[in-house]
Amino acid sequence: MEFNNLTVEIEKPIAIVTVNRPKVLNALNLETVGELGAAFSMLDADPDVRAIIMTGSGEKAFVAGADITEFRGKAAPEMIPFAKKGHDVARTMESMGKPIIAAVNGYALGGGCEMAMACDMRFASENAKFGQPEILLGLIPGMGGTQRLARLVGLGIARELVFGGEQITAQRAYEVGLVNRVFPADKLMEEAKAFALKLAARPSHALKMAKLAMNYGYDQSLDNGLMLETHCFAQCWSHPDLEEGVGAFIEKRKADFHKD
Ligand code: CO8
Repeated sequence: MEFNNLTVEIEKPIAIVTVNRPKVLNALNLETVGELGAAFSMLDADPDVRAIIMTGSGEKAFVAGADITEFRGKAAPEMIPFAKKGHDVARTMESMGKPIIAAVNGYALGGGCEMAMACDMRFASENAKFGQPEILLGLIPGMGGTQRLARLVGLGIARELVFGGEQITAQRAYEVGLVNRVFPADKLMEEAKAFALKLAARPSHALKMAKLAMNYGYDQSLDNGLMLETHCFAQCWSHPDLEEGVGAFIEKRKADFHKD
């Protein structure tokens, strides 16, 4: 598949999706949003890929938000499908069976912070900056920021960031739970790849069940979440990885997953 604004590198068993518009700090125009959806769907269907890293090209930015130049001259009704397109991509990322690590190598602002939040976890370089600066433009987050940020950091800090529009450092993002780990810039990709390889070595069916139970159960009542967990848990018995993992433990040997 050809992309104008992304590169997709497959280094079996992982893939790296890089937003590649460095002249505008990897800002997401609508074409790029569509390409991200297509790239993640393609990687979900690729049996050779078991974990994915999303990052931005250059040293300055992960993604500096939606491309602001596309906002001028639009009318409110046009922006509903616009926002929905972003939501669809984020939902594709959250509902696909493979883990996605955001390697945040600089600015993750607006739609960039929102894309990072749609990833399963966020690793950041020490120089990364996070924020939802939309308020400074007279708008609000439109790719899930008003919803996902509060789920990750709590409503109080989320309000502070969305109402105030200020950027925070990677260290502050770590302290409030927006970021999982922080690394020196020159170590970020190495660390992200090492963790992606670790995840790729895990039994992929069980990992998928864990991701779906957690991503779809989180917003449910405890009862509904536990019901979902029950079925995802039981589904593990439908895959040979279960017999291999349990057998390896009992026979005191290393499990050999991914024989297929
Ligand atoms: N859109 C378009 N162009 C951008 C963007 C952007 N978001 N960010 C940076 N650029 C461009 C600049 O215009 C500049 O272009 P040029 O060289 O032609 O002047 C180039 O990138 C380099 O940027 P700067 O010169 O500004 O670099 P600085 O180091 O001085 O500043 C900043 C870096 C702080 C990141 C600054 O560029 C900035 O504030 N950018 C805008 C950040 C922002 O407001 N992001 C939120 C956008 S709104 C949003 O994301 C809503 C999401 C809605 C989702 C919709 C679903 C599809």
